[in-house]
Amino acid sequence: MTRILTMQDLSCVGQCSLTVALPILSACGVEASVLPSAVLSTHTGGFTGFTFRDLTEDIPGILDHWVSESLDFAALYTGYLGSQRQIELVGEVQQRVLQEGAPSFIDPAMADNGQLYVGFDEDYVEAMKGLIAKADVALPNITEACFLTGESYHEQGDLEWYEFLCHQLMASGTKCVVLTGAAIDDETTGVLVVTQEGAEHYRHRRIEKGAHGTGDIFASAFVGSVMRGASLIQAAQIAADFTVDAIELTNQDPSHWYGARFEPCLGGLIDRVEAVCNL
Ligand code: PXL
Repeated sequence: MTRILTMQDLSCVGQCSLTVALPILSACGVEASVLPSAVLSTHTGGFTGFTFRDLTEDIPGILDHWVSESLDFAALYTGYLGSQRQIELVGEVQQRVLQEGAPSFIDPAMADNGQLYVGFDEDYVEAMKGLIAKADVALPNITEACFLTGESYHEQGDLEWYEFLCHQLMASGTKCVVLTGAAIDDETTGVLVVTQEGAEHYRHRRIEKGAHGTGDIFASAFVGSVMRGASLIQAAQIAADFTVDAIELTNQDPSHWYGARFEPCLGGLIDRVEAVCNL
């Protein structure tokens, strides 16, 4: 089995980051180890008064221990990171515990709907630009791509504009960009995968009322599928279809406001991964 490392926070309640990444990566058939960046009582989107314990201080010691045990990883997947210092520490993770040639999947996980998440500022964006430049695969939504490139945000553009955003990111050093929310008409939305070889767009159903944490659901299913051998566009399709299923299910229960009910959709994810990837 492929062992990968995911570095993001543990929000105790709220269906995002590690509580989403672990079950989804497991469903994909990938062994996931964790480097928790912070522990929060809930996520920051809609709850107030949440606790936040920054685990930055623990990270160097954890890395030292892994090195002393000769533990290493076939890929790194980062999501929400609690501080600029943690963004800097990702470089250390890459140098010290990744196998030769192991890819880094970087989800900037800092903004949505035209706005930065609570607690993030321009300095954080600057630090994230440096990390994105070192990504093998960056997974921004449109808002994040705009913050990272300095382009002004508008929710819907055309393929030319989406490709331009991706190429701007690639000019900074990012090898591939997987841009979510790339809608080209009012009825659908899509994922744009841009590599040095070209661009492919996967158009899928658009559900007006989104849900919190869907970026994490998409990124986790995408990383899991790629690590099982799916191509980038196959992984984008698998992850997008799974995410849409979860949002649709969530919308059947209006009282479920803080996240997306992805759990009943895991069986469908497993089927999709198995259809594309060999056991
Ligand atoms: O889903 C992204 C995310 C992850 N972790 C925390 C968050 C958010 C989004 O708001 O607050 C703590």
